[in-house]
Amino acid sequence: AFAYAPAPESRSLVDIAPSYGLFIDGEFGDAAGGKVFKTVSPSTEEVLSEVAQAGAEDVDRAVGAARKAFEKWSALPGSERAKYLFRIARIIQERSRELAVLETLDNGKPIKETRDFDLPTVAAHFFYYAGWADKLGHAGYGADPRPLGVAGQIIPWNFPLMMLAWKIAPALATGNTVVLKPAETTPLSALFFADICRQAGLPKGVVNIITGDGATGAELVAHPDVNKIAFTGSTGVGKAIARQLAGTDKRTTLELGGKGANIVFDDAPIDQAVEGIVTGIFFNQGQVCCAGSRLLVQESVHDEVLDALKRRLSSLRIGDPLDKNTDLGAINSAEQLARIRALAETGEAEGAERWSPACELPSAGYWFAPTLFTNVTQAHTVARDEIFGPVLSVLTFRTPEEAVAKANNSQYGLSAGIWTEKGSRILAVASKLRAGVVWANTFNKFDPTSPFGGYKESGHGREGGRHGLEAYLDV
Ligand code: TXE
Repeated sequence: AFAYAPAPESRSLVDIAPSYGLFIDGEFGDAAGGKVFKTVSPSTEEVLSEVAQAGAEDVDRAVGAARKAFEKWSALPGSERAKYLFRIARIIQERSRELAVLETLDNGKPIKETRDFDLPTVAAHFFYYAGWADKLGHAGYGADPRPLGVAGQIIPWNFPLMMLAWKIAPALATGNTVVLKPAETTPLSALFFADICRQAGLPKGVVNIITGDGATGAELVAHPDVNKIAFTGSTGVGKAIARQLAGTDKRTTLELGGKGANIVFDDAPIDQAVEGIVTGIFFNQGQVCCAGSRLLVQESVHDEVLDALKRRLSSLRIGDPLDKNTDLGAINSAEQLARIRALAETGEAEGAERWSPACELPSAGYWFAPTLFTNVTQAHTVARDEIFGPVLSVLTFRTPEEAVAKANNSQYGLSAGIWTEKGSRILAVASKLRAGVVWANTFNKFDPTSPFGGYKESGHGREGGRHGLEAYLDV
């Protein structure tokens, strides 16, 4: 869909300022306490910028601005709110080269992904929810569903702009105002988005962006004038937020971890399945909540699939994420790299067999080679815990019943994939899987018209589609 191909020198396409303030009530400004933190490029460890660290006073000011803006914003006819959202969507498209490079620099993921996946998906979400803004009375929630008020939104670092779009687009379409906190390792694209809001003429205070860490997020959760918390992140923090909000009148949607099963039956077209396995776990270096991190392969084709998979992994290109030929970029942070390393070491210590293709990793930055674990049983830590890195655990099964039982044997229930020629088997297996999304003969496909969210400890509530409206409405 994109006619351009940024080269490594595309760094010059984006003009990153040496420092950024908080975006509150339509203006950028310093944090009250004057605190700042640095954001670095995970592929080079280059400091990209210094960003304001919001404290309680700033959170209060941002929530106050959102509350003030809510009155007028929620009273606008839906068709008027739609105009702003369409305008934002178009500006995102116009500025997508710049945003793709920025996202790649701050996050470490390949430009091929930010350019061809993240940015088009981000724009698509704004277009999609713009279309709903004047049709809420026809969404199946009665004639006059009401916005909740001020939404506090806390997002992770794996898809910074996409998570922002998933949160802000439906909130604004339904008449809510927003205080959004991006993750501390990837604050820049949200601040560029703030600039887009100004460019679109969005009324002041409708979107506020406060940068900071977990403490800033906790202040936002605790603020008495926030009506709803939408959180995407770790299961641990999600549970802490649920505990913190128990007994309050705040609504929540929690989108947490996963351990998706990618199930390959012996009648599947193997080459196509192998591509799907690779996309399932190596897309965004496996830092994807719905990653297909457990491969369940039917015993009779285990060797054939593994041989083809190893050949394919040996051809993946790892390195400079700004190079348009790169398949795997950097891990987002030193902390995340340490987590992945520790879990991979546990896998080895517990007796699973570890394999990686021969590859040279850059000396600066945070890197982890694509890794397979075979001889994995359900008791292994690498079969149970979310690794959130380019690490695939391979298990086998004999019958469809065994595949379903193994796939469902998880604390999580976010995603699953099925590879088979038989349409009837797709339907039979999918109906028994306890997962919010099931892909058939594809993986990691996202569409703004589809609801997304978890079963079990993967969280609750849905984002995307018509169901995504409900998360921001009193119906
Ligand atoms: O997540 P955190 P981390 C999983 C993945 C990863 C692990 C840890 O397994 O290895 O989580 O990642 C904010 N109150 N996922 O430590 O801490 C934080 O500032 C309010 C899966 O980065 O959950 C950031 O903005 N907010 C996941 C956001 O929460 C708090 C995506 C996520 O950070 C807070 C990311 C608090 N007490 C990690 N503490 C997915 N579902 O896609 C932190 N935050």
